[in-house]
Amino acid sequence: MSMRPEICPPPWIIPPRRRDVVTVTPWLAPVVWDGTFDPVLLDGLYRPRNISVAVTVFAVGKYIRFLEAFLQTAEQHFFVGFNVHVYIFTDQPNEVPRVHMAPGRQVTVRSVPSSRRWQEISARRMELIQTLIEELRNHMDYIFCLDVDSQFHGRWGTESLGGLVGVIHPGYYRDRRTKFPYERRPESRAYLAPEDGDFYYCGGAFGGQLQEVHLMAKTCRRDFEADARGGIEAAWQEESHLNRYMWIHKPTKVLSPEYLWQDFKSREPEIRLVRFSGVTKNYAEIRPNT
Ligand code: UD2
Repeated sequence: MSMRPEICPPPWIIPPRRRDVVTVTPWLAPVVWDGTFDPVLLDGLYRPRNISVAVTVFAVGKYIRFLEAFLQTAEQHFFVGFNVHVYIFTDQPNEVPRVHMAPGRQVTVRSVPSSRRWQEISARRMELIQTLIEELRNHMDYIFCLDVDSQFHGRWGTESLGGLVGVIHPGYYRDRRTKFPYERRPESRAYLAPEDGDFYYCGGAFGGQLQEVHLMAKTCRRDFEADARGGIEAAWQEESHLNRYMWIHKPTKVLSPEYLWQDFKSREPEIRLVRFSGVTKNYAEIRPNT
């Protein structure tokens, strides 16, 4: 049977060349994999708009040691040629390494208290992201919130922009959703039932337009604090609340695990390119508590 001419793709529109992975969600959000986008075309669309991208990164306690490689590799791969403003939250502002940055790119250091519990550092990120966005409104267009113990290895650019952007967690993308480590206790505000959930999203990388990320950070913070008043901490702190939020408020763009891989994991055939990856670390040595 021949295709009706009006629905034939015109020859200059090349459909995604990936058949081995999901490239669109049931709610019609793109899932970004290598081979599904044209980077030159996308950069050409965004460049005349002179967009600016904020980044938050937390480096508290011994995690300060990861900052230099994070910043250096961001210069090589993250929104190269665009305006980027990295906000570093640390308890050791004097130890922040000096990294040469290209024109249009800068760093701001913010002091935060140290903590005796890694869970607290992780969980407080939503509160600080919320308040930062309240300050930045009208100054930046997009924001990405990233784990510091990670490095860029490949392009992360305009293909990742969207309203609300989630990254599929590298540890669970091949699993059935009943295996996802969502918060399963109904008394937590991060609760998801066994039949709920689309993907398991990372707490270590997320972003989007300022107002969208602001709403998510505010909601996750509010729910985390309400849980704390009720004496409960979700299984994976803010990551659990983020997963609940993204189940209800679907991301408008989903990034594949290319956008947050883990160095200790062997590469799977569908991962043609690792763009950003968590370094292998000894938790017992690096965290303030076990
Ligand atoms: C996972 C998540 C992370 C977070 C955490 C649970 C991924 C791949 N990683 O990472 O985002 O959800 O589980 O809460 O999604 N930090 C400090 N100092 C500390 C401890 C943490 O600055 O002493 C900051 C730092 O920016 C770090 C982040 O918190 O990158 C996450 O902590 P983690 O790296 O210990 O968590 P991890 O790798 O298990």
